[in-house]
Amino acid sequence: MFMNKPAHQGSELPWHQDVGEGWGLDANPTITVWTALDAATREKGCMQLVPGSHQLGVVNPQHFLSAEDQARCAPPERVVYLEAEAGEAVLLHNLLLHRSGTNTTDQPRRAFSAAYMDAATRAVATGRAFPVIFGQGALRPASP
Ligand SMILES: O=C(O)CCC(=O)C(=O)O
Repeated sequence: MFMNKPAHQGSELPWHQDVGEGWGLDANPTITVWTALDAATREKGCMQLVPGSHQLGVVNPQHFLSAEDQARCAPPERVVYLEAEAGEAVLLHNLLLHRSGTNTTDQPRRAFSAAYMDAATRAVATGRAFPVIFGQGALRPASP
C-alpha cells in the first residue's frame, strides 16, 4: 500500500488492525513493514498505536473499531505517537491497533507499507495463491 497524505490534506485513518474479513484472505497477514518516505511527525499525521494491543486478538473482523471498542482498547492515556524520519522502517504486528491523522503542514507525508502473509494463504473468492517471495520456489509463478 502507498500511504499518501499530501500537504494540508490526507484523511484520518481510524483505529484498526491490519487483518479482517474485508481483506478477502483465508488467513490473516502476520507482519507489516511500514517505511517512511518522508518524515512523519505528529503535525503530518504520523501513526498512533496502542503498545501491547496485538495481544487482544482480532477486535473487529470488519476492520475498523466501533466507538465502544475504541474506548475499551485505545483509551487516550495508552496511545503512543510513532514519529519517524524519512527512510526509517517499522515492523508492525498485524494485530497491533493503529491509526493516523491528517497532514496540517506544507510538506507531503508518504509511506510504503507491505503486509507479509504465510505462503499457504489463499484468496477466499478465487482460492488462488499469491506470489512467494521468500524461501523455496520464491519468485516463480504459483502452480495452480
Ligand atoms: O501510514 C499511515 O498513515 C497508516 C499506515 C497503516 O495503517 C498501515 O500501514 O497499515
